[in-house]
Amino acid sequence: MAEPYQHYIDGEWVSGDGTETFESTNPATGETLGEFHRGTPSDIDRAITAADDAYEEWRELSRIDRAEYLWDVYHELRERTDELGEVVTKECGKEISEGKADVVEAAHMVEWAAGDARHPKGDIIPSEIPSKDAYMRRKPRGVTGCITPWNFPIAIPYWHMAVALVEGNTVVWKPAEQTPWCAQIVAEMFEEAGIPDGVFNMIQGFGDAGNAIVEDDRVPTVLFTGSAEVGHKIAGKLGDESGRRVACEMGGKNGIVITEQADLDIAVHSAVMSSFKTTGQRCVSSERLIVHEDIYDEFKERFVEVAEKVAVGDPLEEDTFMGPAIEAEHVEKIQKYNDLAREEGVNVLVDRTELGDEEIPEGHEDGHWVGPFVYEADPDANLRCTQEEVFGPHVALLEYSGDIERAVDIHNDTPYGLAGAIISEDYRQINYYRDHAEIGLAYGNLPCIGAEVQLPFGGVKKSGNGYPSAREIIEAVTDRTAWTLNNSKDIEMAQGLSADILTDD
Ligand code: UN1
Repeated sequence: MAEPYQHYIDGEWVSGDGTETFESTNPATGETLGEFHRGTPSDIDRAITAADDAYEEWRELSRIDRAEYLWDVYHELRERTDELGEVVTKECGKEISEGKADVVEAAHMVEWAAGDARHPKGDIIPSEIPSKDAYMRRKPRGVTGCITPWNFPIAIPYWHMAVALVEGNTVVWKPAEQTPWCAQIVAEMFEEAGIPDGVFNMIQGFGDAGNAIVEDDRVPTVLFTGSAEVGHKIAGKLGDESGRRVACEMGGKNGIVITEQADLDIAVHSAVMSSFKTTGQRCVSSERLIVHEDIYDEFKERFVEVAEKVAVGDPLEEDTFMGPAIEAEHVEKIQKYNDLAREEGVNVLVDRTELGDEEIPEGHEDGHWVGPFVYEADPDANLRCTQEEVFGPHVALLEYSGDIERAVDIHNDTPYGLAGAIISEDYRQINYYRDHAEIGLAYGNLPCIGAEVQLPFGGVKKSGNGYPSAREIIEAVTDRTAWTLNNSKDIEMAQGLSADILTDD
């Protein structure tokens, strides 16, 4: 039998201190994809030591030289998009166009970070005193701990790591335990690019390994994308330690407002994409459709028709729309929320919680199958099912009457604030939504998924305290220095301070 895959620490493949291994399985078939060493807190300790040691030399390279390693990775991602897309699909179950999209998004992020290396960084700031030059300069912070989720197993690691590395930080990365094969490939790419030993480290494992990163005060910055439950714990811990920083991007209970002025083709298209792509397992997926009474019946009829027939099945087949859920426990969680909705008295419109035997493709009997669940609920009833994130194809239709202010009140009535959209042909309604929706990612006449990497990505309220992508991540992984240089032999102070004691007469 093949040896289990290893960790990548200090430029070497190592099995680590632990005795346990774990398997990656294909969520559509149950087939084992590979066996991996399970990292321990002492493996993390070793990786942090390596990253800390490597930092001194890495930070002295120019940004442009550091970015050269990422250009190699970029070309690899572009050349291998189809092959890697298939790996993503096999390991996390997203249908094949989404598997490839994950790799494309990773390439976009790496291109952004490497390209940014040649752009000006910092500001020239005027001084009161003509002989002084003042600047804002940026410095790296040191070891960056990255903890990433399974649902974008190639893209999100690069959101975290590409900018952190170009800015001169070193990295200790704990990928999601559900997608270690994708993580193995990402690590191989850095190795092939020849990144110096210790600059990039990857330790496979579970929460105990991730926690060891959070606990170690040699790691000044932690980037986390994942569940609100874990993210809030990390934020609470690091918030108490001065000098340490965490950028968390967590869940959402995202809404789409469909007004009486909506183009219904756009509305149905946007809602279907937002609710069912990735089987509802994006942090930006929509589980709340807030629809005006004038068009409610027509929208409902059209949305329900699609939800009833949307193809759930083998994610490697091109005409599949929804692949499986990631794991059996997650199917159970979705089922519990579907049951809860029923207990809370909603009116169920589509219930494909259990797929019929004839719907499950041959050879896929052990997959983690769950189909759309669509219901209508009273927006004022304060139900758990319309407030809590399910992370699945569980969708509430919330009918409203009245104006856009009312729709946006319903839209904002959740503890989360990540993504959302408005569908309307009326620019006043659109502008009102833009200015009052309490979210970080807002769209007009579009689905609320599919953000481009050069946008700040993140939310407000319970959805996060940071924007771990592109431009905004620079804030997390660097410190600013206000630098002032005096070009004169005299010391002149902007506020008129003088030191008379030093003058002779
Ligand atoms: C996530 O849902 O966890 O905006 C990330 C999107 C993707 C990223 C989603 N670019 O849908």
